[in-house]
Amino acid sequence: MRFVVAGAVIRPAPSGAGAELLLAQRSYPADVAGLWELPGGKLAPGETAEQALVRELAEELAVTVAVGAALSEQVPLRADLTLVAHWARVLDGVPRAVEHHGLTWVDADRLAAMAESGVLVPADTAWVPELLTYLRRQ
Ligand code: 9L3
Ligand code: MG
Repeated sequence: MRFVVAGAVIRPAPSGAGAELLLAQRSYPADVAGLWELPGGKLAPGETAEQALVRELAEELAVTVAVGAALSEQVPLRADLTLVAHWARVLDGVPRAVEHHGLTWVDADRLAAMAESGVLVPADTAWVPELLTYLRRQ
């Protein structure tokens, strides 16, 4: 089994109430281009999920992140490929869309509205309930 790791990058909301999540708008492939995801990518041989996420978010967002626990859902992408996610926080840098069309920080209400309107990458919708719970409790 190969793994893809995505980052649930979170920060305190500027308003002080709740937290915000970083979403990235995919630029490829055509079937998901324009949809929003938790940024990340495939583990390289020998990498842990945590190591792969630090590398991927450095490549994709030009930031250094601290990686936390895994989210509870694992999403089968193909017979031999599973998508996992970890909580993460930016330690250094300001996220920049190096490979994506754009980036946005969303609060719980905005995430719920985006999920409802079908603009998230389908695989990532598995995490929405857990993400909403976290964003609202902070
Ligand atoms: N994928 C799905 N949701 C995500 C991520 C980061 C990736 N949040 C899927 C899209 C690709 C595969 O995993 O089919 C590999 O991702 P990438 O290396 O193209 O980002
Ligand atoms: Mg990627």
